[in-house]
Amino acid sequence: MKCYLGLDAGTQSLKAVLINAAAGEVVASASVNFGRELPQYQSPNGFVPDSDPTVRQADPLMWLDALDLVLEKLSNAGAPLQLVAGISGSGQQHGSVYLNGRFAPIIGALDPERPLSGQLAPALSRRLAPIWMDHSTTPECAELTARFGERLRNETGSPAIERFTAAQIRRFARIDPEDWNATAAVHLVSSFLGSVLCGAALPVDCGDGAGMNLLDLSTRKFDPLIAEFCAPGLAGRLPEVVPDDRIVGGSAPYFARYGIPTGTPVVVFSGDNPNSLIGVGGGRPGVAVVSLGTSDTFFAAMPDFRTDPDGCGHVFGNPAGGFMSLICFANGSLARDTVRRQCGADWDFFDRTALELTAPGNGGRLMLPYFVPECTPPVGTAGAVYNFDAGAAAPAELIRAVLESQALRMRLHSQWQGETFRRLRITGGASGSVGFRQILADVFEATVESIAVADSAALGAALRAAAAIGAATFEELWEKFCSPVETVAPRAGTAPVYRRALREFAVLERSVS
Ligand code: XUL
Repeated sequence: MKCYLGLDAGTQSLKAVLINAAAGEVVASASVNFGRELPQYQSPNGFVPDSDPTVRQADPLMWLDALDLVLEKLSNAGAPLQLVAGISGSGQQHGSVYLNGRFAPIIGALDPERPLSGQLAPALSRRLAPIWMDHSTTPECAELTARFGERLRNETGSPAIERFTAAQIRRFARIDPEDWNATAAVHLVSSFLGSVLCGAALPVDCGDGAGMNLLDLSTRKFDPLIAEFCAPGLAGRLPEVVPDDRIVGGSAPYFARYGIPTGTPVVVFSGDNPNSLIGVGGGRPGVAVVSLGTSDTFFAAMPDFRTDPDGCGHVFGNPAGGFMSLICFANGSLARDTVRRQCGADWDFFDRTALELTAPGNGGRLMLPYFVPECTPPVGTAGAVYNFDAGAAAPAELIRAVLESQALRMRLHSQWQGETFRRLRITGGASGSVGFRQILADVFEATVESIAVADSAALGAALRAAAAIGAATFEELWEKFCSPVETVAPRAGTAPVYRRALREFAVLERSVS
């Protein structure tokens, strides 16, 4: 039996999925929750709390401790890591890790007797890594826009975006030039972890690289002018960009301590969204993916390259070939959970009962669930907005309002792709909610399909490893691992209700952004 390992360093946890590609089976899986299992990093939600709410940074050493721990868990559980024939991985997109000249020699000689975090600590030129939730770079985005204008969107697939790496690097080089000068290499979360796994600095792929505002998607090379504008010498400190199916190295001897044979082929890591696209079987056009997590994301394989005129949607490389769209909504599960807690409701009431007590359309009640600053559309300050008196509303009405509004904004902001999606694949924590699935089906007038595996980014990484190494084609793998286990059809009669709600939602959104 040959196995393939997928790793995913997300916002709140690091997950691992081990698959038997031929049998179509998940052989083992494990996860490490940063807040709960690594309390020493004081990051209950995966980032270090900061007095400035626009700043969101995480400790890269926490991700390394999580990598050690997740592999230890797999190995202690008897997972057949000695049968791993290929590995790939996934990282939360946009986050960047800054490394000094010691990075390469340290990862090239990892001591199997000591944890990774202690060995890598001296290699960080910046103690904390800005992650995708960071919004501190509005001035840098304005400067990038003033200098490059439409070129950014046309070339990199997105206008200047706060959480994207270009603005983050520019801010770092400006406020901390000394540490910038000590930086020999900038990695994404994905390529940082991949590099440690291989014991050598690794490239990025076009899926994750496109989340930097630096990559020219037509040439698949970093734009040296944009790079130089962000920080002096940046072009020479960026990883190489390679195709998404490239085998970029072999696992380092360090990982033999968990049973992984030294030299096991490693396929270039990618971002969590491109990996999820593969992990839910959405790599070909026709089906859109709704991923309900800390952030909610909507993404789909794109038949051709086009960009969002409103600047909210993004274009990334699709690991199955071509491009993918992505629209990210920062107020995902946190918003749902905030409303649930405000209503004093348990999940069962939230997911089912509240929706049975209210009618589709909710009597016109809509809300903008901005409990944290939002990226789609960009709204810099937190504060939920209601078109009704929230204080006087029943808990069930508030719950329907948040769920319907979240579905409506996804439909509204995915229209630029010019496609009417008749199938949605749903994944992530809240995809278990029967009520939310029905609302999505009704709002999109589409069939909502669920698959059995929840950890779609880690699974996607494992499938990418298997496909790149030649175990099977994506189509064969999708059939085995990603066939829908449950579908929800739109209900008759709801379409006109939600078409009207969509128009009203667009008006409400425009009134505040
Ligand atoms: C996408 C985005 C998030 C992160 C974390 O642009 O910022 O989805 O990838 O999941």
